[in-house]
Amino acid sequence: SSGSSLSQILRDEICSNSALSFLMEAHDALSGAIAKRAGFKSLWASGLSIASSLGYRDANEASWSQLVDVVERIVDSTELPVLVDGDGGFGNFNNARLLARKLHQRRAAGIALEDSCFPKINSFVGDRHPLADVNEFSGRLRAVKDTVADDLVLVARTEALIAGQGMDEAILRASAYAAAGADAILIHSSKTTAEEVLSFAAAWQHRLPVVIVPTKYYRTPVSAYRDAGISTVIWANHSMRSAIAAMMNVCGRIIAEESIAGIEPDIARLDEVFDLLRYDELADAEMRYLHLP
Ligand code: SPV
Ligand code: MG
Repeated sequence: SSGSSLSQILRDEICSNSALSFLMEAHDALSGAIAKRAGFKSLWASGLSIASSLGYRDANEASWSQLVDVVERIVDSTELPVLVDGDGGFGNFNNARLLARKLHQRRAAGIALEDSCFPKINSFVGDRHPLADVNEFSGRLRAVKDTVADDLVLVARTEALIAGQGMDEAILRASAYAAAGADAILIHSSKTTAEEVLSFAAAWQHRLPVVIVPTKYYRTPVSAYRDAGISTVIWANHSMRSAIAAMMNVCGRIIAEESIAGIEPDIARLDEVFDLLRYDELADAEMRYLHLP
């Protein structure tokens, strides 16, 4: 099916292809279409961005079924491989494997699961990030692997550095997750330099591909990641944050100016909206199918 081929494309990007890969955040089908138009080959369905667009906190306030519905729109509309942020899997092994099966049914290409406890809180919020027990979390990964096999790329994310548990704990956990069947390791860090993730990569020695999320250490050039042999970079929330900045600006100006005249040159033209969402295809289809009396 085309579902398994999207998964195969993502697997090649993350696991086979030695070039550095980039996943762009999408939180709905429109942001997915914009990323595709820009040239991104794969997407990150960000938990933070999807929650924000729904008006929820990134604290497992949105349900797994709401996540699956958003992912279905992104995949169906873009036909791009989507790595889905599955948080901790919404519970124990049973909830995690149910989520993975549903995401596979909606043609997601991969799932990232993090070793947090339910309910999680965004890694950059506050300082309480209790880690799941390493064996319990490994069970979640094994259950997912046994349910979806290789039809979904399984990215195991450790929050050991976020939780302040240190490099040894991060390596220990990544090793356990590799043994449990993960296809790649996502190492997350809240530091403002890449030092921590680069020392993880050096110690890890390519035992599985490494995925990073440089939201806080955004100044580091990607050449540093190429040199370190990192597999994949996730630009995790930048469409959502740019949308917030743009909408705040426009709403502020319209209310202050009591006019839309000034902002017209600064917003997308309607023909850009129609172009992004392929209104031309509908016109073509009408020519073929619509019998006009
Ligand atoms: C997300 O995009 O939801 C992520 C990345 O998980 S972060 O917000 O950095 O934790
Ligand atoms: Mg997340």
